[in-house]
Amino acid sequence: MQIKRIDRYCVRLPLKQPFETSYGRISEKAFDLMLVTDEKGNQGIGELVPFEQPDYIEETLDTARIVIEKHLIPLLHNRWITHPFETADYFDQVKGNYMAKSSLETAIWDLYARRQGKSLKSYFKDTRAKVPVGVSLGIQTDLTKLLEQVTDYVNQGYQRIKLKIRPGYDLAPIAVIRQQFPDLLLMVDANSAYTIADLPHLKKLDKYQLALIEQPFAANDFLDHARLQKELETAICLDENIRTLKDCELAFALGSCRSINLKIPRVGGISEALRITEFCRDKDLLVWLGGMFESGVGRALNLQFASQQQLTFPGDISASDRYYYEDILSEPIAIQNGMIQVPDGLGIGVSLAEETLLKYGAYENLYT
Ligand code: OSB
Ligand code: MG
Repeated sequence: MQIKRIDRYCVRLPLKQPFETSYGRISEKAFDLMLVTDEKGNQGIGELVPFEQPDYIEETLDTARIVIEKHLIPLLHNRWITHPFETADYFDQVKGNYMAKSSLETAIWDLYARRQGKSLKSYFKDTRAKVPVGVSLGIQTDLTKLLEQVTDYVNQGYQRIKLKIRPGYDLAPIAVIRQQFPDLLLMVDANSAYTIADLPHLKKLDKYQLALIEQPFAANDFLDHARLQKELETAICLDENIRTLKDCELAFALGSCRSINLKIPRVGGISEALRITEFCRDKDLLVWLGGMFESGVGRALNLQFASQQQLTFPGDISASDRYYYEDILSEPIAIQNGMIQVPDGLGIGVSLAEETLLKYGAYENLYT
């Protein structure tokens, strides 16, 4: 197939509640939807997910737009694509900028599947119709309100709760939730807020039977994570560190973690995500799907990918109404008994609600 046209919607959706992490707070999510069209008029969609501030990782929405327009789209010019795996190879000469690459790579996978009249999950091994899901909770220093939120999500059926933590907001919120929910699948995510000097303090987390401690240290640190993992009973999960399969190999060789939070955009797309998933299977690392407050498009992609049997641990894939008043899909994604149904249609299996998109965003042609 040949990419003949690329368009985008630039969208800004208000969040129902501001979301606070160890590094900052957001109250709306800006993102782009990339539309790629082939020579027959088939179309694929991919979501561009980076935040506006470079505080989760270095990539931002603005930097990604530049990389897409100046460096990635030209690499697709006049190119015949036999399989979406080739896209990742073409993009290899652009260093880093994984989320920019992923927006186009995943759109091309979606296009390829639609063109072949198949659902995206049909390209993956051992898939299921429904996936178990969890929810990530922002920092809420009012512990009564925090407990109310946890109770609400548990009642909605979410199978796992992830609590954002930072120094000064860790043991107390964890203890409050544990006391009320002794058997809850509970984990924490520090988004790099600690250092190795906090090791004695972090050891205190062991007594709360947390499923995972996500990303306690800096995004480029493998050694201190390994030192911590040796001292902890609880499994460490890496998020920000992992951009490539090589990063997983390094983390595994050093013993920096026992689990990987896999975000398709953070690793440049589906091709690398599949390699990482396979590596984790071989090495017995627990791999599960993370999130970036995706709109319905990224959410549908995550569901397709998470349909793989190997991803047993509930992902950060919530229903549309967890973050947004209105999603940009014609049918919002809903949770049922702690599971979300993997959309069944062609490609990622969802279609856009254009009126909603135009209410919150603008349409623009990038390439013809
Ligand atoms: O660290 O996993 C993270 C959200 C934004 C940025 C980073 C992270 C998160 C989440 C929530 O934890 C994921 C989601 O529910 O989409
Ligand atoms: Mg994280």
